[in-house]
Amino acid sequence: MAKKKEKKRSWAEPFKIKVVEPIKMTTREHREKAMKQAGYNTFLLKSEDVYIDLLTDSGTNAMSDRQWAGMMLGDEAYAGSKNFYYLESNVKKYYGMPYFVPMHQGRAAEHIISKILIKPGDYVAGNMYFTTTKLHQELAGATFVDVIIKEAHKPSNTHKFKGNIDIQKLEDLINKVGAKKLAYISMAGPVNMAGGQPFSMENLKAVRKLAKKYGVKMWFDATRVMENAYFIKVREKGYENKSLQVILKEMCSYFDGLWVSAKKDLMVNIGGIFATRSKKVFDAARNMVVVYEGLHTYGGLAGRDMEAMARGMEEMVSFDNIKARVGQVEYLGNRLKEFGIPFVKPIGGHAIFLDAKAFLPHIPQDEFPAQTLAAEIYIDSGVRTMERGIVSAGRNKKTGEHNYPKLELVRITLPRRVYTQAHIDVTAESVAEVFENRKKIKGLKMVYEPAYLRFFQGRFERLK
Ligand code: P61
Repeated sequence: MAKKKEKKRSWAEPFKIKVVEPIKMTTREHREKAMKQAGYNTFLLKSEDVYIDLLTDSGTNAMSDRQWAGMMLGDEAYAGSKNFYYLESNVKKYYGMPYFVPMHQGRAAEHIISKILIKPGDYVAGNMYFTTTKLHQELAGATFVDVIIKEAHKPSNTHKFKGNIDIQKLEDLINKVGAKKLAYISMAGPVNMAGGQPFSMENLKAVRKLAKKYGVKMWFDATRVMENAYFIKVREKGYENKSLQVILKEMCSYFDGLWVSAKKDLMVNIGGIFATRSKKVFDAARNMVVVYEGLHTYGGLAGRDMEAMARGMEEMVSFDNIKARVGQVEYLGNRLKEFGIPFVKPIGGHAIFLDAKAFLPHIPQDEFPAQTLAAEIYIDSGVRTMERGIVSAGRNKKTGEHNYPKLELVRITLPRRVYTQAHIDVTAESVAEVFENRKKIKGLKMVYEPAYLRFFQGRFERLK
């Protein structure tokens, strides 16, 4: 019997556009010049020279009308703003943490938690590194050890939970350095540098069990936790009928504390969260925040920013919202697949990560293939992306040599609720065009290197 053809039913975003911001189209000649002036570093481009800005999803989101309306309700009192109390109650409700300190963004919280928990000579174990997280851990005197599963370092491996921790590796580390020297386990979900890859609840529970056995603390970089929660719901047995809000609460319940760059999940332009269930750590953080950020009821934020965060938190747990967000990333991935372009699989939560080693195999890693590719995509179309390879990995703090990460990637990141499917098509076609002409592309040399987080301000020249 002939099989009945299934009818295709498309999905669309659960919102419509109310305000628009015009963007500038430029010529290739203009972009060649702009890229050269920016030292072949997309972070150094002027935003007005960018057509479609896929550098990051951090603080680049479109707020809802409800969030904008909330901005008018900002209580800008120096102390005890009512927006703070509303935000605090939502942190309890959604993340399940009793103690909260506002921060102006994620790295402020990373700074403070590193200073509180790390003693010089300690270790921190994590599921792959993140640039700012690792830097703050190192500045506080720790050595960072990556204990992510090996599959995470292979772009074509399709493991469903590439953000998982390798339990054996973690236990070996504890046995080697001693539990007392492990300041904490620093777990991010999903893992940004691995391609937006989630960890499973099963893995999280196993990490918790081990941490409990040795009395080691667990801290959570919950910056894009909603994407991780979404992947648990759609990929992990037993969670398909649970709401994202319930999954989020369960995830957080295994940690001693967490930090969030609110510029992602919460769909705001600025903000951060520090939250814990330890009164002792809370007291220390609340005291430090007045030194580095501002009073403990605003932490470097305006009242209106805290209101937008509290409202964004209520929107972030919506299944339709996150489905559309991840769906847009999947759409871009599927378009790139049609052109045979190599990128990290499975498709992650916030971005597509092009595999620059496979894209430009003729460029050795110390001629910066991912940096080169990001510059070429910009020159082709004005689409701005980000290097996530050898430049981002920095230098070994002991030897001073480049770190040579296995992953040499270009991140094409989608801000939330900002671009349309047509923008995604233009992006995919531009990457395809660069791919077609890839053999002619030459690498770069670094001509200026700042001491910290060199990828932000480093400058390059084209090799002849
Ligand atoms: C980003 F090129 N992310 O992905 P802050 N944890 C995690 C993040 O993704 C994160 C922070 C902590 C950015 C901005 C950025 O190497 C870079 O609010 C998982 O940015 O301070 C930030 O939060 C820090 C871009 C940060 C970078 C560092 O685009």
